[in-house]
Amino acid sequence: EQVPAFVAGSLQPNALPMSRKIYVPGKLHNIQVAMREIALNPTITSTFGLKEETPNPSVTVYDTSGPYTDPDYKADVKKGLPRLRESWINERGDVDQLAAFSSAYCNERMNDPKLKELRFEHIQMPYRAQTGQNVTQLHYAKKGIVTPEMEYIAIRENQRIDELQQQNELWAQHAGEDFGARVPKTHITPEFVREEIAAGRAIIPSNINHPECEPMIIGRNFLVKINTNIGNSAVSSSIEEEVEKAVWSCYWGGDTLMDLSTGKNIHETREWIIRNCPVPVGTVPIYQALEKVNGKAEDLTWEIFRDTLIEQAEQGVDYFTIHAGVLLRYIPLTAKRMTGIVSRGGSIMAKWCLAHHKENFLYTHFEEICEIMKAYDVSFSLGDGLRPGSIADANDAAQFAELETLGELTKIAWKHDVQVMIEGPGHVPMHLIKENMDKQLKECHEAPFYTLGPLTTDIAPGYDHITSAIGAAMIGWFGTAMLCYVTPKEHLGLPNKKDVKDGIIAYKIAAHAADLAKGHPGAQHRDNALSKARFEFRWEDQFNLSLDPETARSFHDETLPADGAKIAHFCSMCGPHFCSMKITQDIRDYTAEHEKLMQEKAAEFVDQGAEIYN
Ligand code: IRN
Ligand code: FE2
Repeated sequence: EQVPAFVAGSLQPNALPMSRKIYVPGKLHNIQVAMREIALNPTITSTFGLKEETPNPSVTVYDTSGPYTDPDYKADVKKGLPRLRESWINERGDVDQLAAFSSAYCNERMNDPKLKELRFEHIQMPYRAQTGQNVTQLHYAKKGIVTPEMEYIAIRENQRIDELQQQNELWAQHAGEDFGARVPKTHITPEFVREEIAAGRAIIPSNINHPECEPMIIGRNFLVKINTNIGNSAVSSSIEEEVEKAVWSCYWGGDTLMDLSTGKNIHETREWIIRNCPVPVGTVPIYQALEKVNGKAEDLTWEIFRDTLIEQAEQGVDYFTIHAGVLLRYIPLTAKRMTGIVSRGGSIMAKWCLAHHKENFLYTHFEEICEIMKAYDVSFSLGDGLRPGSIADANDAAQFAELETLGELTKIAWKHDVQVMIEGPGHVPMHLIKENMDKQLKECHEAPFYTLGPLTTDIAPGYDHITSAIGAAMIGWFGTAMLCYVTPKEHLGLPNKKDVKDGIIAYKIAAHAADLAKGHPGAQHRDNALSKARFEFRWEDQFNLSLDPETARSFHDETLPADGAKIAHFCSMCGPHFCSMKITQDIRDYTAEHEKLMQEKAAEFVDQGAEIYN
């Protein structure tokens, strides 16, 4: 095996068109919050719905791409990203840097000369909470402390909309209502972030050993987030490809990233990914534990699992999927299902339970798991090992029994001040989606929900990014905080870069649609700016404001490639004489020119007994 052959700067994608990296300073803490500013055509043009002409100010949007899109930053994959949070973590004075790793397996790999070529070169020794200390964001929040992470998030969620007051007033808001949520209507404050964390309604996945990570929040009173999954399997892909996919995922808008590697060199692959990843990284530790016992589930032990948890916590994994709700007594409930147990982690644990006829060791050792998590601030993503894998199995007894147990475990984690989110389905038809959200809020005490889709039908393999984005949009609107993407390759194979991008765009659409429906204060300004550009035939602005500028432009250019067409007041969909937007503009121009005459005519009609509707 070779060291990943990164050409200097090869990971550095160009910034999106007309986009510029900007940094907004904090007020409480010495922090710089990264955002993307999209410059628009500054020409003053007539304005949709407004009497007066206004300029087109640039639009600031949430940016997950990390330092890679900063032209002043020189990417070096072998060194990893700058350690943004390291000083924040040290200044709290509650951690120690260790002299050696705490995991036996990890130390073995570190000293194995055969692995030298594969290893990340600049490995730093891990941090851990000092004895008796708890370093979770939940712990600080409960003590009333607004951390730099919390302030970073407040500024980041706002996307500078507080500076857009004037436009927001000019443009009527049609903000919807989230079900029982309390999304602030103006902007998000650091104190609001703290309150939501303290209440357990939101989490900040932020392992002290992943200081490269830009803080983000998962909670239903914030922007809906999306997770992407990458990872090699026994049959395909290399470390190099995986790091490239990670950067690619962040570039298109993935808010968190799960490394689901199951092939060889899981440990080394993960190290490269974490050191180069500006968003939180999640894993399913039972996958690696299973590799350590050569794929034989019945050979798994608590000790092997425990060592794996510590190994990954010291590398910097920000959240762990842990399938502690798959209880022995629930397994028979899946016997008559159409598709049985479809969760990988769930099926591994079910197999172990049956082989030993014992209760799930993740459940019986749950408090010990909490002790480990709070020493590094790893968040729980309580796995839905019994989620339905088909429309026929949605909302059944097995699924809801597990959900109840996840609620019970949430309380235990909170007792330790460990942050928790809850994983959800899966495959669910539209009319059964709302029940999932209602039950989750009730059973899990409002801990954030994180769902896989759900897919709303089973009949479209090859298009499951669409079948699932429909369900994701609905459940996001109802209150799900993070949506786990599904790519077009779901059920068929390992996704390539194109599939990753298509999955992300489908999920950005679902998440943003939910943000609009919930009335997140940072949602509608981008729609308004894009619609205005569309109506005013500012084609370039329309492309640049879109989620995927390249595709928008290439579709337009397929039929009208000439530069002149970028200022034309029509496109090839309707042609020049049938463009409704152009005709509307003509009507408006006519009305403006003949305003006096029109008013006189109207008055005449009223005199003749007609009614005028405004
Ligand atoms: C999200 C919600 N429910 C499941 N997921 C994701 O599915 C989970 O976070 C992980 O990335 C992936 C595979 O999990 P299983 O199949 O091991 O449960
Ligand atoms: Fe599925």
